[in-house]
Amino acid sequence: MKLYYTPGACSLAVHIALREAGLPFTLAKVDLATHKLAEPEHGSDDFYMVSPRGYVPLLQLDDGSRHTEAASLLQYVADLAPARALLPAAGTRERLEAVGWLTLVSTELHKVFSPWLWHKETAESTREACKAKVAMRFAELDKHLATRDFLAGKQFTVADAYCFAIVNWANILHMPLNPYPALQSYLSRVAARPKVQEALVAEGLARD
Ligand SMILES: N[C@@H](CCC(=O)N[C@@H](CS)C(=O)NCC(=O)O)C(=O)O
Repeated sequence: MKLYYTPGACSLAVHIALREAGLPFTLAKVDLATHKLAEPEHGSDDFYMVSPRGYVPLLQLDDGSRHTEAASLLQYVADLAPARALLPAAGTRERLEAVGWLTLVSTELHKVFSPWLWHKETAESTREACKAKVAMRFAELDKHLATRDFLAGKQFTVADAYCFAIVNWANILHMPLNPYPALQSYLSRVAARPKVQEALVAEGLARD
């Protein structure tokens, strides 16, 4: 498999999941400011040639097919490595719970942060409304994580890989996390995982 990614973008979630799953993969870096590939492929560095949607994460399977959408890629990766228990078994209440968190991260956090809080064109009033919504979600996560190690309980799942990648954007956007001590401890707990460190180092976001 090949993962098209941009350092620190939502693709970090899939990158972490691939490492946690112990699956073989290669990385292809994309500059999202220009939609150019760091390494041209077939004579072109135009990322739109790879992904007409122009966004990461994009996972190319060994059969050459290409797939986007972080939430579905994360479930796919988890299902490829059942022994790693990156999601509970399909059809269980635990699976419902974990995929519920995954979906919440996708729809209530990821898609409020991005594109609204990333684009300088966003009006200040919209920015403030988005920040208030994100703060509500952070408060809920903080309360939830005060009594659990991970979103779905004791076990790290791909929902945590996604949550980690997205909530960390608060630091870049200067949104204080200190009102949420349990959420902060959780981020440190996830960051301390060896596979998460490997992903951060590979993306140039942490030192070896
Ligand atoms: N619907 C996609 C959205 C992915 C997305 O928002 N990717 C951002 C980076 S975090 C991106 O590549 N933005 C560049 C663009 O849309 O041109 C998903 O859920 O995976």
